[in-house]
Amino acid sequence: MTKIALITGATSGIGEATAIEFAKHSYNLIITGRRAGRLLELARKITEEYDVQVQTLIFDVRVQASVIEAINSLPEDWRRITVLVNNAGLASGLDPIQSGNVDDWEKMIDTNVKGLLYVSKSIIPLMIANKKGHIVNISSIAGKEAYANGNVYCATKHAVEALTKSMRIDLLKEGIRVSSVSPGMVDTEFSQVRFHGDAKRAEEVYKGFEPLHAEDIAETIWFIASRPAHVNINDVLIMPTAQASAVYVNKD
Ligand code: NDP
Ligand code: 8X3
Repeated sequence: MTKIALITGATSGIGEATAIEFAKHSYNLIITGRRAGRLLELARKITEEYDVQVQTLIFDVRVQASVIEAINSLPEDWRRITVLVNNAGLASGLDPIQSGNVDDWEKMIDTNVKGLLYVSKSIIPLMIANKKGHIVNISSIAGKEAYANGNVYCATKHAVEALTKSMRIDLLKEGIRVSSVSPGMVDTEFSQVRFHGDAKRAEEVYKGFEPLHAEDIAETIWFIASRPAHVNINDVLIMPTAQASAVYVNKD
């Protein structure tokens, strides 16, 4: 029976690369995000290249009613979700706590923490009914360390770490695997979003060293999801070779 992966935030970066990686391994896909055009284009590209089926769900993970409506709209045979990749997330701003913008804070908390919870709450009952499943949460080096001006983003990723551990305990008896991947710097649209569309500032972040590529994370997620049923990889902390911690980066 063909397996199904639901990947949130598949319109760019890590989510998009993960969708392609799972398609390569013959998974049917449910890809989600807010930008409908990009999702439809990715679905077209994947179905053209791989012998898999793709459903697109357009919703904002911050709005619980939209999450519920989207998941409820899935046809019956699309509800056997084998793998959920909770990837949708963002940083908004990079300011000291004393001058941080409350709208930025709320965006990060609502997306990275509440959004992950809303999606998980909708999918976990389906996995329980199916007596199996695997949830892979995308955390970050920011979930392990605090760094200057990272404050609220770091807090949300520390929350993802705590939720991953708690989920693993709560879902133990249900046979559902729970893992996380915690990347260092990955060259995606992440910094453009963090700097509110300032492409020049975003470009500077990845200059002078080779950052991770979205595909590196996608392959790691695939490795985690493709272990035998008795193996759970709890967490993978994955960094560019040129990055030793959140702040030590060996730049030219
Ligand atoms: P991108 O900005 O390239 O992708 C982010 C994805 O999240 C997009 O598909 C976006 O889709 C989706 N998303 C954001 N907000 C929402 C929302 N409210 N509702 C639905 N979807 C949303 O960044 P990355 O690929 O780098 O980020 C993916 C994850 O990886 C994030 O959780 C991020 O924190 C984490 N991460 C990134 C690192 C990096 O250095 N890049 C390092 C460590 C972790 P759309 O806008 O269409 O809704
Ligand atoms: C994204 C990586 O170092 O910008 O989570 O926080 S970092």
